[in-house]
Amino acid sequence: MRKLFLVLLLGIVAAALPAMASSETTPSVEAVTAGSNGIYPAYAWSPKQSTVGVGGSVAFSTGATSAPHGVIWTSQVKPTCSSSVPVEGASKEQWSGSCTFTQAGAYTFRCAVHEEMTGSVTVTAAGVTTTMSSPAPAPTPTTPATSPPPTPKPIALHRLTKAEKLAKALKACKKKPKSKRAACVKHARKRYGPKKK
Ligand SMILES: [Cu+2]
Repeated sequence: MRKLFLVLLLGIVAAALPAMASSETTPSVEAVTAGSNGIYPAYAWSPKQSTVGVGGSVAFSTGATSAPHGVIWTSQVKPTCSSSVPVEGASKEQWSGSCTFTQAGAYTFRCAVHEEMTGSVTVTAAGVTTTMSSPAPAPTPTTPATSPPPTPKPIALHRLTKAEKLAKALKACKKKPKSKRAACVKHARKRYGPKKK
């Protein structure tokens, strides 16, 4: 009966695991109309900046716009995008896809058609949250920030000297019942005390 319960419990845990793994949200970046460029509409990526953990992906799409757009990665480090995302100068109307980021760093991109459509993706190392202060400069390729966070220095453990150990043991002996105290002290001295000649 107990075994059956365990098997059932394990089954529930196993079923819950994939759901937990996929609970990380995928940021979604889409093209939006943002004012006008004279007689032409001006476009932008929304949001302009997004953050994802290493191994995460970001969804890209043309959103509600009807113009052709494409994604050109301008940083040295580039993600792997699904075939539906026009990259490296290609552009297309009405598409959606996603890019996967396997390396931490600062990724920058712009639209293949509209130069003003710049954006960036910050990929953080697992378990590290970073806040972006200013938007990344768009046309110049930026080197990814690869410096890892400083590792905390290990705290040196204080090693007790023999004398300290003896003092500690003797103190403990004082708490013992009177009948056992003498034996305790003797034992402590034998263990930590100065060696007899
Ligand atoms: Cu565009």
